[in-house]
Amino acid sequence: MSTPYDSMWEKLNLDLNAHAGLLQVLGKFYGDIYLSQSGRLRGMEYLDFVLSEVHGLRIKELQDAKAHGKKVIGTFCVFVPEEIVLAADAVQVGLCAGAEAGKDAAEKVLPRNTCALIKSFVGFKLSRLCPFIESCDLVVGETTCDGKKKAYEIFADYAPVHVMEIPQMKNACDRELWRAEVLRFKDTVEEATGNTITTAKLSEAIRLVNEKRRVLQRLNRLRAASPVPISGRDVLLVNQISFYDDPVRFTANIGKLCDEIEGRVRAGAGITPKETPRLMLSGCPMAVPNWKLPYIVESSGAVIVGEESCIGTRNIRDLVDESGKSMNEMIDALVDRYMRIDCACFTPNTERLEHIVEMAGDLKVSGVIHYGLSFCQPYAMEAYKVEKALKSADIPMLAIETDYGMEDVEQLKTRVEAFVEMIR
Ligand code: BJ8
Repeated sequence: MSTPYDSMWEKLNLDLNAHAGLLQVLGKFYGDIYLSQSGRLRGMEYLDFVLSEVHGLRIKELQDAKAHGKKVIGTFCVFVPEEIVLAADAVQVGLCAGAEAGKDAAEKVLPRNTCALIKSFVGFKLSRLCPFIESCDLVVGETTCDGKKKAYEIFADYAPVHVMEIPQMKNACDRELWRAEVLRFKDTVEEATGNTITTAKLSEAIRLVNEKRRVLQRLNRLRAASPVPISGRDVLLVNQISFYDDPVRFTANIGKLCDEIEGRVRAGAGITPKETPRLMLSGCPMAVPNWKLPYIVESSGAVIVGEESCIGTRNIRDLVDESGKSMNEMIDALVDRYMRIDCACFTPNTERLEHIVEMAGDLKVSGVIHYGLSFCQPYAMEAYKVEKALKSADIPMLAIETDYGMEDVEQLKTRVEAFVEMIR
């Protein structure tokens, strides 16, 4: 079936047949997992619309922006400072990497024992399936885990790539390295866009990205009510969309969603009964359209009230200090804020353990599910310490390792149901 976007996708050199197949599967998946929920908030209609137009209207907006001379910069990691990109009048899009569609192509160039997220972004590029990747003037990688770091070398054969070096520790010399990398990134973005980043532009961008984080913080506070006013699936979707929607429009719409949730909380209403076991997810990021585990959890008698992950609290917990006046002060504020990210790629990474225990306590969860993508060593190894930290706080944890395939859904459901029964 033809769509109004076919010629745009053709110009982007997508594999039209494979892409149509992907959209069909995505639509069906979304209907089953999202639209089938009862008691959904009206404000979620905006998210449904954005998702339904993920490869349509949003891509058209990117193409229009490009036609007006703007550059599009794609990222894979919350370490890339969006403030710098926005201050250079460019558009930043998070490249999702949450689908299995290009797996076969990816496995031709990557070892099979590579995590699904890496296979997904390489596969999307090699299979010409993602209009976001094809819209990018520059893709930014980072030296977080070994798999990503090496995969960007391959990716760079197919797209312009800039790789940021991320320190592995948090000593003074690591902060210096990171500061130099932020400045090098600023130079690259200025060169790619042809725009100079001024103090006024950077200050405005810092404020704008903080506003986005503030509204997501508000959403996280509201969802923690009892009974729970919004499903974990829906909040995950909001977080996923925050990476590629227009930031001003997104913030305004999530503000409205929060107003509606506030009303629901005031009325003492929820999407599940008050006694439903509350769970928190922790671990690897769940990129669009990776909704597998949240769906399993929420159809096993529990409700998710928090995600300790990059597509969750790790990306929004810390704001950038807005008091800086000079370029140096603002860069320092950015450097300090991004150095607080507690990705498992750091060693040691005790802040993450503290955050998890604190979050589990604040959210009053009965248990934590640690989510690891198969072959992700940093998070799989850290799961041991997470479990130990949670045990000392008397909070049970279930460790799950999986990929984007559906073969293990029944097996995972059995394990999750047993865990929910245990904590009930
Ligand atoms: S700051 S979590 S977004 S790196 S799942 S690719 S770690 S093998 S995604 Fe991440 Fe930035 Fe860290 Fe966040 Fe490697 Fe693990 Fe795969 Fe991963």
